[in-house]
Amino acid sequence: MDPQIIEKVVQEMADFTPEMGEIEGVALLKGICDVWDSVYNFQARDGDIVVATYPKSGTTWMQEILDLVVHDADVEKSLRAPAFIKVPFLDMGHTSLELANSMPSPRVLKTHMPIHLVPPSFWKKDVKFVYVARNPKDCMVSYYYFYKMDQTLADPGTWDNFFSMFMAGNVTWGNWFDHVLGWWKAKDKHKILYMFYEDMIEDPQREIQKVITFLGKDFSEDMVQKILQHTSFKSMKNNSMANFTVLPESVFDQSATTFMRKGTVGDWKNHFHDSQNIIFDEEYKKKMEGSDLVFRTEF
Ligand code: PPS
Repeated sequence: MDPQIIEKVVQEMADFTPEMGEIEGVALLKGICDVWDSVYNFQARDGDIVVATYPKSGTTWMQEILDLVVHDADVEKSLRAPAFIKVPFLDMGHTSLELANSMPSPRVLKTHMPIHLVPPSFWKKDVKFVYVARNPKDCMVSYYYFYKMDQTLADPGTWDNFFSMFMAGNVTWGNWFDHVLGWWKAKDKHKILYMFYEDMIEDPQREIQKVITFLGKDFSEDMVQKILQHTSFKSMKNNSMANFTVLPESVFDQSATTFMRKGTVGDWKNHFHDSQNIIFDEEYKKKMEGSDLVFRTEF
């Protein structure tokens, strides 16, 4: 892997500022809005595999799984580069798009875009999407710590303040409800495998097998075990290619909280006040009414 491309991508991340903008009602970093034309006009290819998520829903976990499935459980190969290089993050703009364009197929690509902002070329090609959704309460907690860690984002202030930001959809990539519902409604019209973080925690082997089948592969038990082992929370936390420690502190300051933070279901109980839980549950009921999309917030 060319070290210069890693430097270029890191620099692109470092150049983002906390200023916010908006595209079609979706809150995004102004830096992303500024390069929107190139992101939206990105050219998909037949055979592309896209991991799509609302932030903090298990994206990096799925990136590692997909990379291993595409490369037939070759763990050595998976250590060739950091996750954000192996799986270009399309939303970031020029360097990540260049990186994606320079990759041989089949490519694994990442986006946090709600479905209506996905570059239209993806719907014209033979592309497989793996969407990972996580229950909103844990997602919110994880996002709060991420906002504190990512130095290119505005300081979120207190937990109470972040709670209000999240509820208003005033965070990067917008409103959680719109995101998960939009992809859910589209899942039967396109090749979309809709996965849940909680299912992956409950039975990672079963969920990895779903991904293997979706990508049309047939692996031995030994290969599945390799993927399972290499993508466990503990392995990824200690893997510098997966845990973002290759980023300088000026981008991700992991001194107070690490990217691979807890990796559990139910941490929201340590953060939500009773009143916040009531407000949240009321909003959830309203927004999810009429949908058969169901989340588990605890086991
Ligand atoms: S990002 O920044 O949006 O790409 O973040 P994302 O990767 O979607 O989400 C980060 C959270 O996923 C947890 N994680 C894992 N959990 C269990 N097992 C594995 N292997 C794993 N890898 C990442 C990570 O710890 C973040 O969740 P929290 O709750 O903050 O720990």
